Amino acid sequence: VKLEVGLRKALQNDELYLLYQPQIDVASSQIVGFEALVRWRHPERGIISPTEFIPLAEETGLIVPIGEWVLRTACKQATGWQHPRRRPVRVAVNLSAKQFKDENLTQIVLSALHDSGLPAELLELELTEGTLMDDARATMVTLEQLRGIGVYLSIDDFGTGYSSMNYLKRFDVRALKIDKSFISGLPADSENAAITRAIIAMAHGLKMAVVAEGVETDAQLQLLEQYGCDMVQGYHLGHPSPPDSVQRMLSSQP
Ligand code: G
Ligand code: G
Ligand code: MN
Ligand code: NA
Repeated sequence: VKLEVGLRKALQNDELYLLYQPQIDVASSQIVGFEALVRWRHPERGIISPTEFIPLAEETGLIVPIGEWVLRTACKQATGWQHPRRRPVRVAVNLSAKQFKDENLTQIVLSALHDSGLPAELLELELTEGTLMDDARATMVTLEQLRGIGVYLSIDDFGTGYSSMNYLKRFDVRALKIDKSFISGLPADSENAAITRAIIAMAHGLKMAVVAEGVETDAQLQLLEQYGCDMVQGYHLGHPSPPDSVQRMLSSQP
């Protein structure tokens, strides 16, 4: 209860902030985007992880205003990353199931894009399989609206939920993000290696791009490159970092 009271005030007291983790294109080694990851600087308890407060935010409905703040902040920051002589840089935002079900979602997305000036295709929205499979009819309507806006849609934590292949085809999203639990045992774990290869083959067959998450070693990166994985994200490529290091990473790219 106490944490809930604090979370209600966290937004107005400016206690939330975003870190950004780079996503790298395997073929060119260039940064193609950053995933926004929220943190809470609690006045007494210090930094609180989203694994602790996002579930609370979902239960209390606070995820809707918090999610809107994340979206607006990420879009504004990403607008500042663009440079006429460099390749465009996407920003990826995690959407929770409650946000996806919010009837105002498309309006909020449009407004965040409009107010920031960020082109729609540079905003990536990460949805989980659970969010998508929950109510297939409503999901299709919302997905259609988001696709109409032109945002880049991806499925996060892929492989940990229950998406039927039939729905996967119909969702028509741009990318799958292979969950880090499949990547962590590579290259030694031959079963997870087989799963990783199969996900990449399936995604490419459906004309989707693949992002491997939780890449922590060069051996993992080499294997993923060999498998034809399109993009990688993880501590080996870069930790979640504050906005000023994002600017440094971008300007130090060849
Ligand atoms: O950054 P970290 O590994 O601590 O994130 C833990 C979990 O919190 C991940 O599942 C991540 O998707 C989730 N998360 C991080 N930021 C956000 C956010 O802005 N919104 C939502 N809904 N989830 C987030
Ligand atoms: O659920 P989602 O994929 O959005 O969560 C991403 C989470 O993974 C964040 O909490 C982020 O801090 C964490 N993360 C990012 N890179 C790595 C990594 O290389 N290894 C591990 N173990 N966690 C990572
Ligand atoms: Mn994510
Ligand atoms: Na994930």
